Formats: sequence, C-alpha cells, structure tokens
Amino acid sequence: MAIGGLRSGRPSGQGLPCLRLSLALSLSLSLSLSLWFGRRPARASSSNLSAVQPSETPKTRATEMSGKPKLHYTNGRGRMESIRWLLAAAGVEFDEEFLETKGQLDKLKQGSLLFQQVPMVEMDGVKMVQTRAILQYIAGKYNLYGKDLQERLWIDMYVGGIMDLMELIIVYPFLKPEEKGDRVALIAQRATTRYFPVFEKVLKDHGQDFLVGNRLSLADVQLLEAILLVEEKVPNALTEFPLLQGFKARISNIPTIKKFLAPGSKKKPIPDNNYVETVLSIFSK
Ligand SMILES: N[C@@H](CCC(=O)N[C@@H](CS)C(=O)NCC(=O)O)C(=O)O
Repeated sequence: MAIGGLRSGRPSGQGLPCLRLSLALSLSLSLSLSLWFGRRPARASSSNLSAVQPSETPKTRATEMSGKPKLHYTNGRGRMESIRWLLAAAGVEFDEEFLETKGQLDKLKQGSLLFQQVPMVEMDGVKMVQTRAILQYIAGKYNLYGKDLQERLWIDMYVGGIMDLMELIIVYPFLKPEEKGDRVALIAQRATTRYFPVFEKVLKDHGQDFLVGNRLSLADVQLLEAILLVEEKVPNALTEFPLLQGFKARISNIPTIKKFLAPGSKKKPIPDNNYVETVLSIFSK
C-alpha cells in the first residue's frame, strides 16, 4: 500500500509508532502519540518476567555470554540506531535479527519483551529493553560512562538533551509532507540555538577533545550521531560552531567509529518510504 494510502484518514501526526515527543515540542503530535502508546498496556505477564529475569541455567547464560550481542529491531534506524553506534564505537561486534512483519513482533512479545516493545538486545544473558537502560549498560561495561558519579551525571544530562534533539529528527519520515518544512525549520532552530551552543561552550571552556573527563564517552558518540542527523536535514548547521566542526572530525576519525561510518557497516541509511511502510505495518494495531 502506498504511504499516502497508509496515512489517509489519520489525523496529523499519527502513524509514528516508534516515537514519543514531549508536550513542549508539539501538543497535537504528542497527543496522537500518547494515544498510540496508550492503546497497549504494558502488562508484564509471568512469561514476560521469566524472559528477562535471568532464571536460566548457568550453562545457558555462559553460552549466551560468550556470543555476540543480538539486536532485535526493524532494519532501520529508529530507537536502535544509537545502540548500534555505541556498540560499534566500543568495538563490539553484534548480530541483528530484523523484524519484518507484525507476526514476528507478536512472537517476540511472547515472553521476550518486558514491556512488549523493542528495541531489545540479548546480551550477557539478559533480554534488555528500554533504550536508555541499554545504552547505559553498554557505556558502563565498555568504559564509556565516566569515572565517577559526577561525570555520569554530566554524561546523562548531555545525552538527555541530545536525545531530545534526535527525537525531532527520528519522527521526520513519518510526518505528512505538509508538516516536513516546519519540522526542518524547528530542527535547525533547536540545534543552532539550544543544543549546539551548549556543546560548543563546553568544548571551549575546558579546551579538551571530549565532552566529559577528557576521554570518549556515550555523550561524545551520541553528539556525533546527532550532528550527522542534523546535517542531513540542515547541511550548514555547524557553520557557526568551529569547535563542534573540530569535534566532528576528531570523533569521526576514531578507528571504530570511522569503520562504522564507512560503507558496508551496520549503520542504517536515511529512512525511505519503504522503511516507513514496513514500520507502520509492523507497529500499527
Ligand atoms: N521507552 C521505550 C520505548 C520503546 C518503543 O516505543 N518501541 C516501539 C518501537 S520503536 C514498540 O515496540 N512499539 C510496539 C508497542 O508499543 O506495542 C524505549 O526507549 O525503548
């Protein structure tokens, strides 16, 4: 079915199954989204709980621990992309199992998803859900989460802001054509007046290569991801931010990240109509 057909009859902003926006961003869109999520109560059945609270035998867990993390999501960016970025930055190889149909999602929901939602990452014997929790676990495990509580706080605050900016972009492919122009303007405005000035100042004030503690962290990886996302929509977004231009070049050159940015990696492309259609077919009721 054509995208237009999928959208027809939907109020503005519906059809955004993977995303939530804050009320401050768009009240009407947010209302549609909360209605969307509200349709599915996240009830943890006993089978759900047994799937995520490790009751496995030591042997099972040891076997899983020796393997690569397995990512369960669609074959597109969405909420999983930051997890892919972070694993890649940490130099961790991973496997992916792509959801292509609603039936596959329903099957996964039978005992593997704590809140009936993806992203889900099988790692270290746990079926992990909730994007932030997964990112924080990976960052902690691979020394990308600061050296103490204070550094983690700064990383979390920076990441919170960066994620708010990225959410503006992640919903973009699901907007109606007539909404897209305004969204690009909003992305440009938020990036250049709210978020980028903060990070430019951080780099200027401490004069170091990274945002926190002068070593690579989750915050650096996410900021680079966000900069590249913004530039896809607003190519000159960094013009006024010379230190961020340097930051972008520097972080992009870290070997693990360079590899992820090169063709043929597991980094996902800009969502196209085909992807939008697939997502809508999997997550619509
Ligand atoms: N807070 C969760 C939200 C996850 C989420 O909304 N997942 C969507 C796909 S991107 C989903 O699985 N929707 C299916 C459903 O809610 O039934 C997270 O950050 O991981």
